[in-house]
Formats: sequence, structure tokens, C-alpha cells
Amino acid sequence: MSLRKDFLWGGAIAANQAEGAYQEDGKGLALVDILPAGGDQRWDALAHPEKALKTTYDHYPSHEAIDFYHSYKEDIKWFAEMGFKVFRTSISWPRIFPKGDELEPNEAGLKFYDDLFDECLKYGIEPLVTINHFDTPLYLATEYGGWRNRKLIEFYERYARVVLERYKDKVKYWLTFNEINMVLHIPFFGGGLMFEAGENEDQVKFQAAHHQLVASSLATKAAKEINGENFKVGCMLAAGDVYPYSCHPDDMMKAIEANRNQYFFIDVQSQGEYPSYTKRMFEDLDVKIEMEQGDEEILKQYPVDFISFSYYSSRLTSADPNRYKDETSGNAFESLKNPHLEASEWGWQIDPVGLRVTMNNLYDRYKKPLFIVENGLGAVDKLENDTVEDDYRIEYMRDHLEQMIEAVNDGVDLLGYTSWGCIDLVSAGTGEMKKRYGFIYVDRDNEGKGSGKRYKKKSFDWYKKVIETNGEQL
Ligand code: P53
Repeated sequence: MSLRKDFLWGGAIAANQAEGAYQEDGKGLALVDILPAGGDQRWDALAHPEKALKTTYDHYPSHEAIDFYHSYKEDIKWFAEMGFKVFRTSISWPRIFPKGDELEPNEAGLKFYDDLFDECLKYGIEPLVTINHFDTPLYLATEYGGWRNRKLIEFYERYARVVLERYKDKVKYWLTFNEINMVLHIPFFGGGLMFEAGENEDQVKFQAAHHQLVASSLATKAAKEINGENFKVGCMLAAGDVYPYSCHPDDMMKAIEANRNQYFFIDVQSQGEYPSYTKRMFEDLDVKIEMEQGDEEILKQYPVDFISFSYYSSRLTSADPNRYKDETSGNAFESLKNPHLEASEWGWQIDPVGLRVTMNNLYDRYKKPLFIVENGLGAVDKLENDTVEDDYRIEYMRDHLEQMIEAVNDGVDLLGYTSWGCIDLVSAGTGEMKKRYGFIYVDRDNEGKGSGKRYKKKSFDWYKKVIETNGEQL
């Protein structure tokens, strides 16, 4: 067993799913602030944001979320008690630039993150910061068309420069875009995209992706200019390798193509150029990427330092259309049901070995250090006697950490692990509170009712021990 001595154990959240205070201290509206809670209603709003914009819902879970904006001191104290070495959160773009296209940042927003990062550092917890996590300013979506518009590169770069400069003595690890491949799967989250009837959606999505890839490189450039090698900049992929359904050669080829659909982003961010397979891929989709002079050079000159990713499940594909009667539910990614795997209550299939597979493939492909920045089980918890007996969560995490360590023993260089939703928060996909990931229970329900009080779950002490023993005792 060979985790590095300075292995970064911790947990992860995102501003939009935790902070609440959605209009406080000058914050503008984010994309997520127009989204309702609840499975079907939420997916419908995500699929048709133009309709959601005109609809009034009973409840908007991001507006108050778990009120982390006001409770962060108490919450970080809990993280410190677990022994966190790192805490991943994101900066809310519309707190810093409320509409997104301003020239000057909002000082009150900047001040909040100063205080938040200071609070982490007080306990020796290293902040790991996502610059953009599904909360692009809404105004940029409604007025500019989101990331389909090249202007977003300029707005993002300005925002990134401001935060990189401001927090250069507090934050070392940065991620440019959360789950950058999400623009293909939930384009409103990923890119603030809305579509017009009849347009080639692939064209819009990949053009938006190109803009984000250039913006990511420009942020990396800014980081290097501001703080040289003291900054470490990573990309972030919603990962999970795609398996072929059978040993039929056509299934294998289909799996290669499906994997490229996600690796494409990291191929560019890590290797600095569009891979050769994109020529055919784009031709097949009738996509033509418009590039400007200098784009290719920027991509080439400023690749990322490390590869971070979320991992919840492997995926499964087949060349045989008849197989597609049996798809898994819940996730943003199309996948067949793998008969060898069980699933969570939300239909996400559970595959710890898939984490080892994914890590090995990512490391073989990029040869850069990896960082697992999301992994965990969304489950229904029952608060009894001021705690939750969440043995199912412990089991899920133990199985995944075992495989993570196997991958490290396979030779993968791994910087750290931050479990998703270390404190219960609003689900991105469903907007529910009921889908809980935390070591800390938050008394709040799907309708936003509850005291907001925090309670330790059984997994809290378990994870504390894991960190204390650097993964020796799982
Ligand atoms: P939730 C699927 C759908 C939406 C967001 O998801 C997703 C995924 C995962 O493949 O990505 C990440 O909350 C995301 C987090 C999110 C987490 O998965 O739907 O980076 O913001 O909360 C878990 O259960």
C-alpha cells in the first residue's frame, strides 16, 4: 500500500449547491437559480431552459441551499475535525461578476472567498478551487447565448485573472471548468446553452466546447503569469470508462468511440491539440469548428498540470441497437445496464473496479498526476438519535478506496481524493436534498424546510480514521 505521504484527503462541494444567499452582497443570478427541485421537473427544465425561464416554480433549491454562505465557519470546523487536508469548493462566478460582462469585479463577493479560504488555512486545509462549476451568470446565457458565443472567452478570462490574482497566496490548486464534457450531456449546465428548433446541436455544443478549451488554456496562461509553478492547474472530467457490452468487435469499436467522446476534452487540455480522430468525428456529426488565429498556439502552449475527474460509475455501450431497451436511469450519460453491477436508489450503477480501470486508462493516456475530486454515494439517510447509521455509504467508499489504492499500486501517480458532497447539499441532477452524499447530515428537505442543523453520520468517524491512517485502515 503506497499512497504518498502528503496525500490530499478531503471533501468537495460546489458554490451553487451549498452556499444559498443567492442575492446577497451583490450576487447576480446563476444558471442554476432558475431551476426547480425534483426529478422529472428538474430534468425537463434542464432540457428546455427557455421554458424554465418563463415558468414560476414553488421552490428553487439553490436560493438557500444549505446556507453555507453563513455557516461555512461551523462547517469547516467539522471538516478540520475529520482531518481534511484539502477542501474542494468553487467560486460563484456571479458573486464576482454579477452579470458576467462587467469590467470591474464585485468587492463583496471577493471578500467572501478571502474569508472562506482563510478559514480553511487556519486549520491547515488546502483549498482546491473550481473556477466554474455549473453557475455561469444567467445573463450571459440569456443575452449572449452562453458559450456558443466567443465573447464568453473574454469574460471568463477576465474573471479567472481576477480570482487567480486575488487568491494567489491562499490557493495553490485550481480547476478551470467542472466536468468540462458536461457541455455535451447537459448543455445548459455546462455551457449555458439553449437551442433553436432545427439547428445542429452538435455544432453548437462542440463550438461551445472549443471556446471553453481556449478559455481554459487562457486561464492556465494567466495562472502561470501570476504565480508561476506555485499554481497547479487541472482539468476536470466527468469520467467513467465505457465498456463494450460484449466481445463482439463492433461493440469494442463502439466503446472506443464512446470513450473518445469524453477523452476528447482532456486530449486537448492535456496534450494541447485536437487529436487526429476528431477530423472524422466532426465530419460524421457535420460539425465545423470555427477557430481564430492564435487558438491552436494557446492550446499548445498552456496544457494543464494535472488531471482531475469525478467518478461515480463505469458506462456500457453496444453496437447492437436492440440492446438499447435496457438503459440505466438517472445519470446524464447514456449507458446500458451492466448485468454484473448493482445500482444506487437513483439508478447509478456501482462499480469500484471501474475506478481502477478509469485511473489506469487516464494515467496511461496522459502520464500526468491524477486527482479524484468527486466520488460518493447519493442515498436516502434516516436521522435517528441525532445520527445516521450509513453503513451503505461506508461500504461504497471502502470498496472505491480499495480500488483507488490498487490503481496507485499499479503505478498511477495520485495527488488526492475529495469525496463528493462531504456535507449534504442540493443534488445537481435532481435538485433534491434527499439524495445525500455527506459525512455530515443537514436537516433540510426537498421543499427547503428544516432547521438546517448539522449532525455527524457514522461515516464521519470512519472517514476520520481513514485519513488518520492515510488509507491503511479502511
Ligand atoms: P447529483 C450527473 C448529473 C449531474 C451532475 O450528481 C453530475 C453528474 C455526474 O455524472 O456531475 C457531478 O448531484 C457534479 C456535481 C454533482 C455530482 O456529480 O446529481 O460535478 O455538481 O452534484 C453528483 O447526484
